[in-house]
Amino acid sequence: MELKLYVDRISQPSRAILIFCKANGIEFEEVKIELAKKQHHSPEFAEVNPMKQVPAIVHGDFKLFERYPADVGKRAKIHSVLDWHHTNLRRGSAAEGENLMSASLATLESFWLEGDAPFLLGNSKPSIADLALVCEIMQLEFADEEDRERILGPHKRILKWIEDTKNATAPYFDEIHSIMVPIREKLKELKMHSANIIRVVKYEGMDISTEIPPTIPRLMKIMHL
Ligand SMILES: N[C@@H](CCC(=O)N[C@@H](CS)C(=O)NCC(=O)O)C(=O)O
Repeated sequence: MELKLYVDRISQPSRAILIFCKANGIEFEEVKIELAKKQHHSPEFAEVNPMKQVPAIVHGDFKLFERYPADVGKRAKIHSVLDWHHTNLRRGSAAEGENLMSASLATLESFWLEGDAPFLLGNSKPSIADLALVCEIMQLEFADEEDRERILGPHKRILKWIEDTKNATAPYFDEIHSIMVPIREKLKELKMHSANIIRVVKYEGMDISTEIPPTIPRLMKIMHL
């Protein structure tokens, strides 16, 4: 019975679950739900995830639409990281901007990544918690280099952890994140050519400026694009 992942690679939790499955040799079928085309609002997808969000997982008649670790023993600790993620870092990257993002990065560095272990919770290998948080931070790739450097540059421990997570999940991390490159280039181009960016962005023929998930326009605003 095949595991189906309903994802859009533009979505950071989708990328986390894709890398997790690939890095763990878990076979799955990738079902693309394009947020830009509002496919997550289709009646078929509502059957999969009534919350109408990606990622979602289906295995036979088992449906799951939040990310949970398979290992029950580690679940509680991983949940505490993921809860912190949703109430801090994720709000910083999506809704409430640079100040919250910077405060969250400071806490991540001084508290969650404290100690000698390379990964969260004292682990020697990355868990879904590392992937969830690193994929969230990777959303900063949509920002200008200057802005990214200002926000992330002071956090050397975080930069090392991102590199360690990339290396530990190679080649899947870069493969899954390659979707960001053309979009970043478009955003850069746009910033150079237009003050009124929200109207003109085209990516593969679609107007990503108005159609993309809410995170990106907010990010563009946060990053002064
Ligand atoms: N708590 C969920 C969050 C899922 C989520 O926020 N998905 C976004 C994409 S990153 C989405 O589907 N947005 C579409 C919408 O809300 O309309 C998780 O971590 O898996």
